[in-house]
Amino acid sequence: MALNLATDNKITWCPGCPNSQILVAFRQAVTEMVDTKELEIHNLVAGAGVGCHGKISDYLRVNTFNGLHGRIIPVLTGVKVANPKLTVVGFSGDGDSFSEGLSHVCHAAQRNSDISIFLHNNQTFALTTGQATTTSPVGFKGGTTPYGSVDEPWSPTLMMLASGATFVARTFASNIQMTKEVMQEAMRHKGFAFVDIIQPCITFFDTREFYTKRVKDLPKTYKPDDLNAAFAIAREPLDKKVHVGILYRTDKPSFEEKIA
Ligand SMILES: Cc1ncc(C[n+]2csc(CCOP(=O)(O)OP(=O)(O)O)c2C)c(N)n1
Repeated sequence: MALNLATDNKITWCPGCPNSQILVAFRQAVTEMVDTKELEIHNLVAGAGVGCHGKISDYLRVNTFNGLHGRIIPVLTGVKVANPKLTVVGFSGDGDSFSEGLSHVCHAAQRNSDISIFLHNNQTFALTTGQATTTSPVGFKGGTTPYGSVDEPWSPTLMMLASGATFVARTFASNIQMTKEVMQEAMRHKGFAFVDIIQPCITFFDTREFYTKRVKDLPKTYKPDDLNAAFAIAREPLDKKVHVGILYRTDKPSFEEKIA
């Protein structure tokens, strides 16, 4: 029987929201991996945080659940420790994991927990109508920063490299093919895999044009085994060009292997 990962739930994202592109990318990623027998669907666990991104769990016919806001990562780490056979993924927001629950994502990277985190990075707390998060740019105007944010934004890829993540990538949600392929590589990776998915919020922070102009594939000669090269890419200011692809990948024992 053909795999159907859709549910009967009505999609309540704003029409045109790039979260739908992330949903399609993930469904395709999983469908292909099940087809090639790389993955058994009952061995997949997909958790989600709280926010617009978190609704993805309603639209996936797989083992899913929502954590508390910012707390999905420790739960997923526990799931993987309890049953290392599972493929464990988490969907999180920049508010969820880089504001509310920051320490969890850093510690999971430090430990090299064998889970994949897909960050729906729209640079705002979208569900609560567009407040500044730690990834919002200087000048971002929202409910909590009516005169514009004065804080320099954090770079999730830079923070993940500094925290010890063994797989760090960035994609643009509108490139569904690349997001799908990078998600598959993340799920295949043994250890902590982090994918920063640029996901413009079309209602509260519409950056579609900004990123469409700046997103660029990593050069063909780029080698993701060079940590210094990855740091250099992650430190590039977003206002010029925004490189997408697998920035860094290395092989180290996972948390579950170390404690076994
Ligand atoms: C502990 C806690 N604090 C605040 C909230 C309110 N809240 C619900 S969704 C949300 C914003 C989520 O933003 P983000 O994680 O960036 O996800 P997005 O909606 O942008 O996808 C907030 C602040 C909450 N539910 N729990």
